[in-house]
Amino acid sequence: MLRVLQIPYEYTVKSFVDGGTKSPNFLDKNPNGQVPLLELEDGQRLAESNAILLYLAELQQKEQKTTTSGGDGDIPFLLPRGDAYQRGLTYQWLFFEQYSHEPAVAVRRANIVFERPCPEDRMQQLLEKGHSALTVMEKQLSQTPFLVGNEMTIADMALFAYTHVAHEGEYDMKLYPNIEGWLQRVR
Ligand SMILES: N[C@@H](CCC(=O)N[C@@H](CS)C(=O)NCC(=O)O)C(=O)O
Repeated sequence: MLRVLQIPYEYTVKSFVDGGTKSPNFLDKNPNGQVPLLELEDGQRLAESNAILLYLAELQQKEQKTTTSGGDGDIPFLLPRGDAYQRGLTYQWLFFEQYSHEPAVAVRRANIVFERPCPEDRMQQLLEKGHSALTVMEKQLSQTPFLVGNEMTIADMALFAYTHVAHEGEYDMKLYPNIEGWLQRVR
């Protein structure tokens, strides 16, 4: 999001694999011990990926840096501006990401990629829950090019994150042709 909005930033890796997210220094910054964490120049901090996306999307609107005109180099507003219902739909997908998608797709993928031990029946549950979430996305994306309609929003950014690596969690993405097309558009 920072790169898309052309906001200069420094990126620091804190790995949960080697305990970096649970170090006393990091816990001082985010007591919840998780990445991502956004640190602003004035020292203020913000955790939770979707809170960060919303904050930056509001910043984009406040600073009016970009326009929706679609000209070269323009970036559409990533949080719908005029229409409260469209904004509501954006929030709907952000909450869906946190409750229905990430806890299955990201967790199953992490168990496989980072070789975390997990009982087989739990892995099966994660597979089924993840497929349910992907099916919901597939249905929407068979109707509209982006999750909230014709324009890309932060809902697409939030859900791109773990959907584009869902195959690493052994989700068969061939089942979801509309998601595949959407991944290309968001990319
Ligand atoms: N709800 C949070 C979840 C963040 C999260 O799960 N972060 C993981 C890595 S993807 C983490 O930092 N885990 C370290 C830990 O729990 O120790 C968000 O969307 O930002």
